[in-house]
Amino acid sequence: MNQFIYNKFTLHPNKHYWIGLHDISTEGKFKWLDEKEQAQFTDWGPGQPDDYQVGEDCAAVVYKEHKYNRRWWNDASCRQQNNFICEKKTGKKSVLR
Ligand SMILES: [Ca+2]
Ligand SMILES: [Ca+2]
Repeated sequence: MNQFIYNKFTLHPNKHYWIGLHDISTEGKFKWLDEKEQAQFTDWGPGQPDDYQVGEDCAAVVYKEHKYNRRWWNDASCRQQNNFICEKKTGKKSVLR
Protein backbone atom coordinates (compact mmCIF):
# COMPACT_ATOMS: atom_id res chain seq x y z
CA MET A 1 0.00 0.00 0.00
CA ASN A 2 2.80 2.41 0.91
CA GLN A 3 4.53 2.16 -2.46
CA PHE A 4 1.16 2.39 -4.19
CA ILE A 5 0.52 5.71 -2.47
CA TYR A 6 4.00 6.98 -3.21
CA ASN A 7 3.70 6.03 -6.87
CA LYS A 8 0.12 6.94 -7.65
CA PHE A 9 -0.52 10.11 -5.76
CA THR A 10 0.83 13.51 -6.66
CA LEU A 11 1.71 14.74 -3.20
CA HIS A 12 2.16 18.46 -2.79
CA PRO A 13 5.50 19.28 -1.19
CA ASN A 14 5.52 19.57 2.60
CA LYS A 15 1.79 18.91 2.94
CA HIS A 16 0.61 16.16 5.23
CA TYR A 17 -1.84 13.49 4.14
CA TRP A 18 -3.50 11.49 6.90
CA ILE A 19 -3.27 7.75 6.41
CA GLY A 20 -5.43 6.47 9.28
CA LEU A 21 -2.63 5.44 11.64
CA HIS A 22 -2.52 6.64 15.24
CA ASP A 23 -1.04 6.05 18.70
CA ILE A 24 -3.83 7.68 20.67
CA SER A 25 -4.50 4.65 22.88
CA THR A 26 -0.87 3.77 23.74
CA GLU A 27 1.93 6.24 23.13
CA GLY A 28 4.44 4.90 20.62
CA LYS A 29 2.27 1.98 19.49
CA PHE A 30 0.79 2.96 16.17
CA LYS A 31 -2.33 1.17 14.98
CA TRP A 32 -4.47 1.45 11.89
CA LEU A 33 -7.97 2.75 12.52
CA ASP A 34 -9.52 -0.57 11.50
CA GLU A 35 -7.09 -2.84 13.36
CA LYS A 36 -6.35 -3.61 17.00
CA GLU A 37 -2.77 -4.76 16.63
CA GLN A 38 0.29 -2.57 16.33
CA ALA A 39 1.13 -1.79 12.70
CA GLN A 40 3.69 -4.22 11.25
CA PHE A 41 4.96 -2.00 8.45
CA THR A 42 6.05 1.59 8.98
CA ASP A 43 8.01 4.09 6.91
CA TRP A 44 8.88 6.87 9.32
CA GLY A 45 11.10 9.73 8.28
CA PRO A 46 14.40 10.45 10.06
CA GLY A 47 13.77 11.06 13.77
CA GLN A 48 10.07 10.23 13.49
CA PRO A 49 7.79 9.53 15.21
CA ASP A 50 8.90 12.17 17.73
CA ASP A 51 5.64 12.99 19.54
CA TYR A 52 6.76 16.62 19.22
CA GLN A 53 5.85 19.27 21.82
CA VAL A 54 2.43 18.60 23.36
CA GLY A 55 2.19 15.31 21.52
CA GLU A 56 1.61 14.00 18.05
CA ASP A 57 -0.60 10.95 17.74
CA CYS A 58 -1.71 10.82 14.11
CA ALA A 59 0.46 9.64 11.20
CA ALA A 60 0.62 11.23 7.80
CA VAL A 61 2.53 10.83 4.57
CA VAL A 62 4.63 13.85 3.70
CA TYR A 63 6.61 14.64 0.59
CA LYS A 64 9.88 16.47 1.19
CA GLU A 65 10.85 18.07 -2.10
CA HIS A 66 13.88 19.83 -0.62
CA LYS A 67 15.18 16.56 0.84
CA TYR A 68 15.89 14.75 -2.40
CA ASN A 69 12.20 14.25 -3.24
CA ARG A 70 11.79 11.82 -0.39
CA ARG A 71 8.44 10.58 0.84
CA TRP A 72 7.97 9.27 4.33
CA TRP A 73 5.70 9.21 7.35
CA ASN A 74 5.54 11.75 10.14
CA ASP A 75 3.46 11.85 13.30
CA ALA A 76 1.60 15.14 13.64
CA SER A 77 -1.02 16.70 15.87
CA CYS A 78 -4.40 15.06 15.24
CA ARG A 79 -5.91 18.55 15.42
CA GLN A 80 -4.30 19.59 12.16
CA GLN A 81 -6.58 19.81 9.18
CA ASN A 82 -4.90 17.92 6.38
CA ASN A 83 -5.71 16.14 3.20
CA PHE A 84 -6.17 12.42 3.59
CA ILE A 85 -5.80 9.14 1.77
CA CYS A 86 -8.52 6.57 2.30
CA GLU A 87 -8.83 2.88 1.81
CA LYS A 88 -11.96 1.75 -0.02
CA LYS A 89 -13.28 -1.74 -0.28
CA THR A 90 -14.80 -2.84 -3.56
CA GLY A 91 -16.94 -5.94 -3.26
CA LYS A 92 -14.92 -8.71 -1.61
CA LYS A 93 -11.51 -7.37 -2.49
CA SER A 94 -9.77 -4.47 -0.83
CA VAL A 95 -8.22 -1.90 -3.15
CA LEU A 96 -5.24 -0.72 -1.17
CA ARG A 97 -3.99 -3.78 0.67
CA1 LIG B 1 2.32 9.95 19.90
CA1 LIG C 1 6.48 14.28 14.20
